[in-house]
Amino acid sequence: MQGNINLTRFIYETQKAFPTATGDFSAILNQIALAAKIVSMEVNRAGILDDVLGYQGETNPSGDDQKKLDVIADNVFFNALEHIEKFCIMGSEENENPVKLPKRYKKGRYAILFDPLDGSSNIDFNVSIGTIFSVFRRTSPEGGDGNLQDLLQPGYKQVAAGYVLYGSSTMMTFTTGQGVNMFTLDPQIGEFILTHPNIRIPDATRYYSINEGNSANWSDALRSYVDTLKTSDNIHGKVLSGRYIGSMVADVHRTLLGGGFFSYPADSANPSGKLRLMYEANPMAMVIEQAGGRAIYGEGDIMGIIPRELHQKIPVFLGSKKDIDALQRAVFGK
Ligand code: P6P
Repeated sequence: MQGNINLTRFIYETQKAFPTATGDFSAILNQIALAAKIVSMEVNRAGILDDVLGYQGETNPSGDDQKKLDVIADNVFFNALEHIEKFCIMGSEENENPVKLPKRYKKGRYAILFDPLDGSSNIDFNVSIGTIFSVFRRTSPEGGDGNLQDLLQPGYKQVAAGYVLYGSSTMMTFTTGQGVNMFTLDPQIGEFILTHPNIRIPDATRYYSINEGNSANWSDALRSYVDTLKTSDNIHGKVLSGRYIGSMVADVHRTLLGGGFFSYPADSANPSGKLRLMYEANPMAMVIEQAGGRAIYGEGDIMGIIPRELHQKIPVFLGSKKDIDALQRAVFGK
């Protein structure tokens, strides 16, 4: 592929390599890109239109205060995705229960989960925020409405996953199981252009990413491991810099491109951590592992977990294989 590859051309050209592809992914990814452009516009105007800043006055199923932009983003993604009749059921951070599609739409072969606007507590400070999505093939009989079991599948069964980062530029990163590709929105032509083909997470890094404000609540083993990163007595043989934005999409994006690891661990205050398995940990785990990295909850892999419920939380350690192997040995003895 030569020259400026836009998303539609990329999907078409990669899809040709898979004769069995039915064009489903093309429709799904193009609609996610459309929704991303709309949310990007809303996020970039938020400071101007005071009707989108501030709190909705509600809380989501995880108890987080809903920001108005959360709800706008949720509606934009649902509307963009329900029309293409590729899904039988949807799940989102902003909805307690799975969302069935309107009767007028044919029910498709896929189930999708998403966090429409992750990191939204940062909206008012103009810190980068993002959308995260995870796609499964349905397990229920084709044709009818999907159900909760179509969503509660282990992460290794995802057929696509990715994120949109609304930052100094809007970027869309995804995998369909054949590596990871990243696109940057050119706002002048309204197209996502392939800027980072076939990403591999680097072994070398300058960074580690964890909220050290919680360190008093960590296990002794985790605290000791992180302390070694502030000396040269670690696998990198040098002092690393802590980089923590507090917006998962931004922290994972930097880890994907800059190496090291990102973690939201369990601690004495949050015994299951804070991040949600189905629409934060699983999709980011697929992206990181497709880029050659690893994603664990502790003793085991995130994508091997059999889910119990839609909004369940899970500890997260993800990044370069070198970093995660060393951390898992030191902290979990595996
Ligand atoms: P803390 C944002 O609210 C979020 O869900 C993730 O995007 C982010 O990684 C985490 O919470 C930050 O949490 O407790 O460090 O502010």
